[in-house]
Amino acid sequence: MAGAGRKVAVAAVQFACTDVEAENVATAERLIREAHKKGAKIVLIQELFEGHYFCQAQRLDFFQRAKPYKGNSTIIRMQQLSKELEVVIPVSFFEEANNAHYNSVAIIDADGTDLGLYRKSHIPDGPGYQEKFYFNPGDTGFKAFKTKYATIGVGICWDQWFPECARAMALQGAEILFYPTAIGSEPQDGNLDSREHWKRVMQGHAGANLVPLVASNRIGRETVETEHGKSTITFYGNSFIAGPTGEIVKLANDKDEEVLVSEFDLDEIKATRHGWGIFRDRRPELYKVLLTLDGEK
Ligand code: PUT
Repeated sequence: MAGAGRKVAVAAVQFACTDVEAENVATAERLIREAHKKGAKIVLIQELFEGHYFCQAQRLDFFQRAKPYKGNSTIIRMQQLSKELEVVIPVSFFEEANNAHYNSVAIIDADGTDLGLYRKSHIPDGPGYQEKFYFNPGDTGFKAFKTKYATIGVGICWDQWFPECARAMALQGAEILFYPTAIGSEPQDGNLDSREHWKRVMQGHAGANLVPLVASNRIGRETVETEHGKSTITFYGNSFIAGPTGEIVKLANDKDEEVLVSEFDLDEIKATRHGWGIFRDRRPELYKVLLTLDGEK
């Protein structure tokens, strides 16, 4: 990492997935190249971008979409791209690990090195988002990865609703938080639109930890054949980049393919973070209740 005044441009891309892996990987590559042309050094692609969001259904055949981490062709292709463009790319994928399955992200550094894996910790389950059928709860714990341009933390989708995840990554030195996502309409309630809630929750993580935050979410209407007939979700995009006080500095709409790029001065933000005192004044000895489910000490 460079010295004082480290300026880093980060990007969020969003696109509509088809259900053809090669098409989606090609789209991701095209948008990463576009982000790179706009100066981005760390580029976030949406969650599980290789295909449709299959968790609308509980289907045995969808387990065939999982791939082992090592030798994963999409990760290898993104490693080649990282090296060529000198960009950092977190790569979200459906991981098969013997009899376990995870919703995972591999962090690829700017020289193509794979820095390791984060496995999604919080697994949602509800109409349209039946992830518990497929994914074991992640066992990696929350992590911070030292990349060429910044130390970054990556949470995956539902993790974004948990301030503990963001805090844990920030405590380990994450200077920017990233959240690949798949969220949209709720099949059980056509009047429920969570997009503003979704953004505000993450803006809070940025502000509470004084770090920029990047969220990438897919767009498009996806219909999946389930065991009870068809299910449809319209993904609302709204990918965004927030600054260190939680302010949204770039925001995509809910329909268009987009490449959002913003630059941050990480040393200036670090100075502000330290000056504001939120990490100085923490009282971890009073937070033991956070280790319980029911609030009992
Ligand atoms: N990606 C999970 C979203 C859940 C919304 N109910």
